[in-house]
Amino acid sequence: MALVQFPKDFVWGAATAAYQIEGAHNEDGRGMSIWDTFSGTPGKVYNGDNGNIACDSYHRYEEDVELLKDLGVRAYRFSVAWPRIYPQGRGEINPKGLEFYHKFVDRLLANGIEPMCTLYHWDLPQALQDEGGWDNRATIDAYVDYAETMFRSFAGKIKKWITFNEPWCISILSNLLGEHAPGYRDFQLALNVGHHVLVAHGETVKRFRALGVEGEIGIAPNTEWFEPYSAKPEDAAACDRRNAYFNGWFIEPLFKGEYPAIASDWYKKAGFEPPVRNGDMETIRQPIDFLGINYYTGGVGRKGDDDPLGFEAVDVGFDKTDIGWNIYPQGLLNVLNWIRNEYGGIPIYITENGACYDDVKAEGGIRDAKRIDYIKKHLIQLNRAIESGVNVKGYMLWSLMDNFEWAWGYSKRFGLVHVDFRTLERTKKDSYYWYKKIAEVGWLEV
Ligand code: IFM
Repeated sequence: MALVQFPKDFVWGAATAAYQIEGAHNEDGRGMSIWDTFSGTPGKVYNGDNGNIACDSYHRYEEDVELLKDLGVRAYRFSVAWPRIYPQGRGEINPKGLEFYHKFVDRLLANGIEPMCTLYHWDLPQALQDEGGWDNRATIDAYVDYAETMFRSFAGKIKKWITFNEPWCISILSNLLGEHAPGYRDFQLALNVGHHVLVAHGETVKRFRALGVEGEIGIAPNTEWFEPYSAKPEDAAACDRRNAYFNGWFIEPLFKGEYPAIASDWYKKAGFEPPVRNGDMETIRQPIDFLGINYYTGGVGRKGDDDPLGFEAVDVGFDKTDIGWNIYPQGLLNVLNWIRNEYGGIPIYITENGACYDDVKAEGGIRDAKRIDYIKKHLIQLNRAIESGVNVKGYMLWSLMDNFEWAWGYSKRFGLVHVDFRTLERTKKDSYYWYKKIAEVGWLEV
């Protein structure tokens, strides 16, 4: 038996997002978001599910903070619903929205839990989508003003801010693949959205510095890693393109002020380019205080002929979680090494990692040994990265509790805490007790 030991000051945490847990969709002046519209459109979300009630955390936040406190985590990553603060996206502030998050953040602080606040986890106010959404540069201004309102209102309370969760999902998954709100299938639109989101990120960092906000700011891109099936140069090149399309496109501009040529040349040949204006890339390259990394999966790939990227994934027999994603813990190490090698020693938080399993209810508890195994394997790779000098400061497990899993509705569970979506009863799973121990001692046995 060996011990995998994490640094003493390592921050153990858990994560959720507003639309996935809050519910109370039409209470206290909250405006409509694109996810209300999308989930209300037949055929978009499994089983016709929506976030109207979700985990009802809007009303049960005290119980949820109790769960966090008992779990023993030092930090909680949550997101703010923009349409609670600005029901129309801009203009009139809704004081009740701010009030809710103040009550909630105060509760976290009173229990010694550090709030890590994501400003945008996909619930764009519908009123802004009606004007073109992230395709429209005016949305950038509205977002930065919303961010400023949050910085001013929570000064001294929230000291870790994340501008955007998963720009790849905001742009590609939602505007090219059509799987998330607003559900379009248009590559140029996806490039526009991705670019405007990155500009909004940069403008927000500028505003944060100009206001002299106490605290740190970063962004949380999602990453995957593909390694080549063979030693053939064309397989390596195909994987480089796949990694650039998913990871580099949203990370390289933050540090180098340019899109990765391996992807942009490829897109250009197909007639697509991001709508870069003078000064945009400088704006995007604002120094950030930390980089959030979300990581779940990856795999093996090679040169393919049918795919626009000239890439094809090869199933080499990976085990999969119940959402069908390969379990590939070493990909996390590869992503972290790549970041260190390409972009230097930026402090990193793993802002999401976790596993989807249909839990087995048994006498006396919820047995989720597979989730424990998944997390354990990823923590080992994370530890290897730290031992190799990658500057990882903390780990926010996705997710504190089962919740609305977007297009999958309530059919997919990622939580440490089981939620019965009929009664809203919360039940701690085996993984909850296992993670509690890790958060307490800072090491695990392998
Ligand atoms: O539930 C999502 C989360 O909102 C964003 N990252 C991936 C998770 C699992 O799919």
